[in-house]
Amino acid sequence: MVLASFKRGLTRTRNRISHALRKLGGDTSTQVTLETLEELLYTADVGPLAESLLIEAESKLQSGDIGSPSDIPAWLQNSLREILPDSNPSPIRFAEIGPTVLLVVGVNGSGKTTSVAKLVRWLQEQGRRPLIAAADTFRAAAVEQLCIWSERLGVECVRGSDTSDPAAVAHDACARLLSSDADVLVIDTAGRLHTQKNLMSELEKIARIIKRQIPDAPHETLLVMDATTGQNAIQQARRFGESTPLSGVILSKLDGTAKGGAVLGISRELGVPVKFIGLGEQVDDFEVFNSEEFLEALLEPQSVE
Ligand SMILES: Nc1nc2c(ncn2[C@@H]2O[C@H](COP(=O)(O)OP(=O)(O)OP(=O)(O)O)[C@@H](O)[C@H]2O)c(=O)[nH]1
Ligand SMILES: [Mg+2]
Repeated sequence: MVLASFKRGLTRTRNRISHALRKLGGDTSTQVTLETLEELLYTADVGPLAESLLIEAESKLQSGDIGSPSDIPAWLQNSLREILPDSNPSPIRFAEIGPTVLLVVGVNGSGKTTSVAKLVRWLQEQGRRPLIAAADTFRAAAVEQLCIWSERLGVECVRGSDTSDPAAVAHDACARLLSSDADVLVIDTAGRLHTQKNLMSELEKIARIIKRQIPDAPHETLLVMDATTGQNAIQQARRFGESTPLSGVILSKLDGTAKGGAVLGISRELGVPVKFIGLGEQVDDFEVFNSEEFLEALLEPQSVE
């Protein structure tokens, strides 16, 4: 992960947190420290995790395990480090034999199509030969949007006719994957509201159809979550997880939010790792998620920017 771009992308979250951390490190009473800690955890949007951290901080201050309120920042860094799972050096599980299929899902506007383009760029950098499937057939413009990206990236995009069934596009794309020299298929899907049952059954159908040709596929089902929606995104994720087992999260739009702490809550509450993060609208605004570097970028003391 390129730490500099990561830090830039996280500027909003960092500014809030570092301001609160400076306050925390100051010479204040236990009461003020706990209030500041509470404010910090809620503004960073770490979710229910906030409450357990607060309770722990309070009891450790009382018992003397945390010597003084000014030790809170260091304690917090350690606690967060323990919560985030170690990052896997390879975020994608590639097929051991034969081609790999990656299914990208998520609600409307979460950043799926952009993330597919970013993922394709990342795969190319890994020396892979990706192929894209435009299985979002609910909107003609969605197919166009993806095909424009595919031209820019120099990869083939399998698309259906306007009336195609998304599963039919996925089927054609698998056939193309098996007959071409491409080795990874990335499937973009529609993002109608998660409350609509038909989207979920459509995703199940896509997964079933893929398996007919490539039995161990999809090798990854990646949920794109919009970081600016904070904790709401977790509800959505649960709904998706009910119909398709999720293997990872792509957290998009971390550049546009002060709620970057949502990553912490997501990893813990869903039990699904954050694998990539989106830090802007361009294909290069994308990084493999690394928990150590994330915390370093988030919590490192900084001067006012
Ligand atoms: N700032 C920022 N904007 C992003 C990021 N990822 C996506 N976007 C923007 O978010 C908007 C929606 O992105 P799309 O990729 O079209 O989202 P989608 O999930 O495919 O949307 P639907 O196909 O309508 O469901 C676009 O304007 C993107 O440029 C990101 O990481 N940062
Ligand atoms: Mg889309």
